[in-house]
Amino acid sequence: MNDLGRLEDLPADYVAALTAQNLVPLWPNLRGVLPPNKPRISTRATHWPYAAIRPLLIQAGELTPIEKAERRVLVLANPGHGLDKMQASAAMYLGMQLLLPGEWAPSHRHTPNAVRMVVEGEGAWSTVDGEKCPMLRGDLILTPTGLWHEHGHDGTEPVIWLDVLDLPLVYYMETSYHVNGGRQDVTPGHGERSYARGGLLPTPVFERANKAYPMLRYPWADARAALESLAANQPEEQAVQITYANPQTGAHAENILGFYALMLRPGQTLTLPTRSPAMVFHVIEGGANVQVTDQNFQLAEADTCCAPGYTPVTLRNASTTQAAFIFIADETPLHQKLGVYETRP
Ligand code: GTQ
Repeated sequence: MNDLGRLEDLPADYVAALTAQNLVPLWPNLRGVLPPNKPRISTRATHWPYAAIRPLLIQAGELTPIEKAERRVLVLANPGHGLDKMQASAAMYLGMQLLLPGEWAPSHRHTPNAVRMVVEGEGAWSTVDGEKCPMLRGDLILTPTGLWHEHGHDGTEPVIWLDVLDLPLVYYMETSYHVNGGRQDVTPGHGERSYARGGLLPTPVFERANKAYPMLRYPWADARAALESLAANQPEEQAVQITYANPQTGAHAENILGFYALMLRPGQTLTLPTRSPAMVFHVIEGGANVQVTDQNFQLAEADTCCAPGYTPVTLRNASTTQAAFIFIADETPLHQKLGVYETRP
């Protein structure tokens, strides 16, 4: 790779004249913005153990009332980007949110897409676009771009969930903002009941407006059953994985980030194909070892880690008796829409 001219090679008065006109010479910066063969990647493989997060989150509950916080969240920030950037990868934001019994996180809507993966506790709910979604452990609840959402808690123990948003991307695009609203009216009906069986679509006889997001809650009981059924039906299959999809269109559940659940059989080792999107792994049940090039994380239940794109990842379930269930978030829909999605040998 030939060396290109440096800024220091240019006369100082010439550089000053460029600067005065808001002009920059490309060639000293060309290799920086277009590095050879592989992008420059700030995202660092990072492990956030739940055992470390939980006590600090409970402490946040004592230190900061919900009225002062609006959303009581500890952000899982990637040190490779700088913690103040509050991003797990280029496009993904992760936060661990606490709601205490009786608390209410008021209704708002915003341009970034969000999902919640429920980690712990019972009795909380999210009302999204007028649909009141119970929050049970392992449930995935969507709050897609622009939809009103609020969280409440009628139970007796703390409820904690993992937020995944495309906030870093939407913020970088200069398109991130929110609007506050009042308590939503709850309308009857649950998307997951209308779409309770794969391949069978509700078919109204009389025309009515289609909802862009017809299913907002993906109960863990259903996702787990789907994985078990897939594993039993394809005992030879190397990878047992489902995608959280929009049941009406078959597309990814949201526009920017992809969401999946993966089952690792007892003792299974799975090397994922090397692909351009960064990934997030969160253990719903069991445990997993995650190897990202030379780094090795032992994930316990409720632990979360991330891996940069273009990087080989190997997952291992060390248990010889228990399957492991892993929630995955990645940037695949975004990369596909941008045309930059690729796999590497
Ligand atoms: O629950 O609506 O982690 O608006 C960050 C921003 C959660 C939420 C976050 C949010 C929310």
